[in-house]
Parts: sequence; structure tokens; C-alpha cells
Amino acid sequence: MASSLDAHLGSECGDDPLKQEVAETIRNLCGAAIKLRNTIAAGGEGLGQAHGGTNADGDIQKELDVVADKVFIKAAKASPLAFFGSEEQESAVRLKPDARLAMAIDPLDGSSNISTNVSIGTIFSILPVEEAHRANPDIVFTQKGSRQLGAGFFIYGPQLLLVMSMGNGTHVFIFSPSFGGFIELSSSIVIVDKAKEFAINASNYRHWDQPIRSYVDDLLAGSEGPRERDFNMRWVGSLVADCYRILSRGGVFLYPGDGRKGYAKGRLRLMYEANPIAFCVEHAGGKATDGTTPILDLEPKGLHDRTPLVFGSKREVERVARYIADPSALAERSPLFGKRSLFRA
Ligand code: AFP
Repeated sequence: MASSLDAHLGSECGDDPLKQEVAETIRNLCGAAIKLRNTIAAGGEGLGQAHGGTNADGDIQKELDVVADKVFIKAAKASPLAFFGSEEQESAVRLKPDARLAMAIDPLDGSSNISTNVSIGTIFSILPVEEAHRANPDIVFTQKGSRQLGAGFFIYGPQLLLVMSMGNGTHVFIFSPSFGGFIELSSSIVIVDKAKEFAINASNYRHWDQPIRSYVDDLLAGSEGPRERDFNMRWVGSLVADCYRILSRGGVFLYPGDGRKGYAKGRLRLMYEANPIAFCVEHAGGKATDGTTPILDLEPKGLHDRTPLVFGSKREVERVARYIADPSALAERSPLFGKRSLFRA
């Protein structure tokens, strides 16, 4: 019999009071996610329509972005959190003055997919709060991803799933309406080491730097190129769905920086997209980098920082790093896919 999320959290926390606070926060997030799932399932006019405002990064907010932000801030207020930092708000919000945790959140990931009934999600990252952070709430969201105490994401798709890690494996839970809560679908998921699929928005090809173009060229060349095997491609456009597919069956995801105005560091946000995704991926035996440096080692400058993001099957992510970090090898890359190439499969 699969164990419930509650049972899992109980065994993961033991007698550790800080972990118990993380678990309490995750339970509250689950309640909010169930509410949001019901709102999405009910449909209704305008959930995918523009709300009329923009978020901290200037993106046009959809109605559901705003609803999700409200649902999750309510859950945050009920949790042992001192600070709440959301994609939808310019600055961190102060909550309980003496609490020991902070949360960064993307309340509604994949909002451009709302109106097409494609999976969307919520991504969260839970961080410790130190005394030095209390004077200036914005500093709490400059901690490295390696300091996360818990992280994960919900997927509002054909099923409501929670993928989460508290640093001891990455676990998947499914919402069961008949049970009235989340039950374990997969304990300690492990990403297969050999990628067969890649995910990238190929419409940006002309804007990429040469190493990313060369890497993708080699994937596309398939069995006739240096990789000597064929690759499949998938791009959902909702990070949560692309990540869950990679956790389930391997592969690699890339959102590199590119030459478009404002995209030097890509599109994805470090604190509430890349860090929690990297935490789940790394605790599932995969790897996540900004191309070369582990995401969890990056030094954030603020809540809304962007970062290039490459994650997935470990060997494939390391291969991407070789394309980026070793331009001399790239220059030697023969048009006939020289046998001694570093990039051969
Ligand atoms: P939205 O929430 O604005 O739709 O952005 C989704 C997202 O942040 C992430 O979930 C996707 O992986 C990525 O953007 C898709 O970006 P492109 O639209 O540039 O492919």
C-alpha cells in the first residue's frame, strides 16, 4: 500500500523541529494546490486572459497568475514563514517576524499554456532565515540554492502531482480525490543516465551562441552525426511538465542565454524556477547547471534574477558543459565528425 504524503513527511522529519516546519509548509502548499486545481478544472471565463497588470519582470499577468498568487500567499501566511517572495510581486513580503523559514514561489508556471489546456504548475523553494536577513527581507533571497531545506513543484495536468525533495531523494505524490490527499507514486525517483530526448525552444536557434548551436546540430544529425544515434525532441513550454518527463524517462532540458534583448541569461528565474528544479533533479541523481556551473552553487543577487538552465541526465548535462567550456575542442570538430572528437557519443 502506497504511503501518504503525511506518513512520508513524518518519517523524513523525525524529531527535527526545523524539518517539521518545512513539512508543515509543504502540507499547506498542498491544500492551496488542491484549491487551485479545482479552480482550473472548473474552467470559467477568462482564466487564461490578461489580467491587466504585469509582474516584476514585466510579463503580462494572466487572470490565473493573480488567482494563484492569492491562493499561495494565503497558504504562506498560515505557515511558519518569515518571508514570501513571489514571481508576481516586486519585493519580498514580510510574514511572521520570528519565523525561521522563507519561501520563493512561482505560483503559476507556464501561464501561456493556460488557455490551451496544457499542463501548468507551481514551483516552490524553502530557505532558512538567519538573524542577518531580518533587517532586509531582500537579502534572504540571495542565498545559494544549495541552502534550500525543501523544494518542489505541483503539476496541474491530467493528474495533480507533487514532486518534492527535502534533501533525501526526490519523491512524487499524486492527489487522490477519493483518499482526500496525496499518496506516494514514486519514492526516490532516479533519472536515467543516458538521454534519448532533448527539450529546447528551437525557434531561438539563430539567437544562440555557437556552442549551443553545435550541440543541437549534433543531436539533430542523429545516427548520421557524431552521436551515432537518434534523439527525439519534446518542448511543452511549461517547465514543470518538461522537468517531470525528464525525471520519469531521462533527457536534457536547455534554456540558454541568447542574443535577444533581455535574454542574455535566458528566460528562467533562479530563485523560484531554476533552484527548486535543480534541487529535485540533483536529488534524483541528475545534474543542473547554467551551462557550466552547478545551479545550486550560483550566488543570487536578488529575488528575480534570471539564469541559463541546463538539466537532466547527468552525462548529457556534462556533455553540454564540454561544448561550452572547451571552444578549442569545438574548433577542432571536423565537419565529418572526426573520430577523436570530444563530442562523440
Ligand atoms: P510563462 O509562465 O510565462 O508561460 O513561462 C513559462 C516558462 O517560464 C517555463 O515554464 C518554460 O519552460 C519557458 O517559460 C518557456 O519559454 P518560451 O516560451 O520562451 O519557450
